[in-house]
Amino acid sequence: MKTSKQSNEILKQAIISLVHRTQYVGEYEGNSVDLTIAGRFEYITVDKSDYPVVGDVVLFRQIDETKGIIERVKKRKNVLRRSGVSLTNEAQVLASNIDIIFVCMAMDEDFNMKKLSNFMSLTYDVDAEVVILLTKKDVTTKEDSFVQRVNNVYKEEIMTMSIYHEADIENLEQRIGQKTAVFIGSSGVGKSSLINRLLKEDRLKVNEVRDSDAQGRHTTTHRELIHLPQGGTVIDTPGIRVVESHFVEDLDDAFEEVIALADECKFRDCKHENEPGCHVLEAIEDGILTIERFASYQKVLKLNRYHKKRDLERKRMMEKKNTYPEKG
Ligand SMILES: Nc1nc2c(ncn2[C@@H]2O[C@H](COP(=O)(O)OP(=O)(O)OP(=O)(O)O)[C@@H](O)[C@H]2O)c(=O)[nH]1
Ligand SMILES: [Mg+2]
Ligand SMILES: [Zn+2]
Repeated sequence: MKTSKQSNEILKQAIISLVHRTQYVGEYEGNSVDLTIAGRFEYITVDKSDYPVVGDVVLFRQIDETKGIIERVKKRKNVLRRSGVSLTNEAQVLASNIDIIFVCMAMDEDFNMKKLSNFMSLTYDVDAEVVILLTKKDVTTKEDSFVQRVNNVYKEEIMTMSIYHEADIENLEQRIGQKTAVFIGSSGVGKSSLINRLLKEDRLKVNEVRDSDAQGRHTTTHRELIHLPQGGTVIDTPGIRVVESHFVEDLDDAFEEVIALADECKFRDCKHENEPGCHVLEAIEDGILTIERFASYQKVLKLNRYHKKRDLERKRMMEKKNTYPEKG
């Protein structure tokens, strides 16, 4: 029986597993549904970042077995985002509701601390576990030295692995457990390959060409959420280029020990350059704090200042726009 309008309609709940422009795939009771956005949703949503992303739980109106219309995105636990590239660009939300972020980097000729730093900067204000996953262990004899270099800068957990070592796959499987994990990192580091190994089937497309010409081309083109047979959930992402970090609101967690040292400096505005009574410099001298770790902290501080300034400029620009409304 139909009563007034849609008042007694029951909305169903799905988790977004794939996004392709304005088309969404959701999972609802173990089945896939093709979802689009309700006109009403578009009408009331101003911020691009409020549109559904992979990992979101959405409420949708079912049209038939395989189709539905998204009415609402449920409140997110957290989001992984990348800063906009121009003054007007808002941050782009990559995925949501994440428990673990695996920042992947291969232990081969593409290993690059600067790139790692860019990817790490995406994780600083996400309330999730972070694991630095060093891949392609089988192609190097210098595993320890790679780990050491990373360890000098980051206090986060480090795992090393090869897709050809069963024990490594089992470790990763256990580390994920029943949680939701996202894999980020440059193209070609092996994100999709290791997800295939976790799935125990070649479901995701991986780069078949080993030759270096293939580099720079992305094999994975969409973010995709996949359930593992053993219970956990993983999100594969294309090897996006991360140029710079966005504003990190809460540095306290990411650089806890550096901040604690700086708090002890004699001068409150200590720049930790050559001031007397500088605890940071002392700690570096004593080998308690590595110079790389300190440099990384300074870099993030600098970026923060830059982004604060840019945000302010953006705000001013928007205000200006609003003060002089268009004619008509
Ligand atoms: N030797 C070795 N090769 C690996 C390993 N993991 C992945 N590869 C190879 O690295 C290449 C790239 O792997 P992909 O899984 O496509 O990399 P990806 O990170 O998903 O790349 P995008 O989808 O472009 O972001 C493939 O040729 C894989 O076979 C590993 O542990 N050892
Ligand atoms: Mg891939
Ligand atoms: Zn100091």
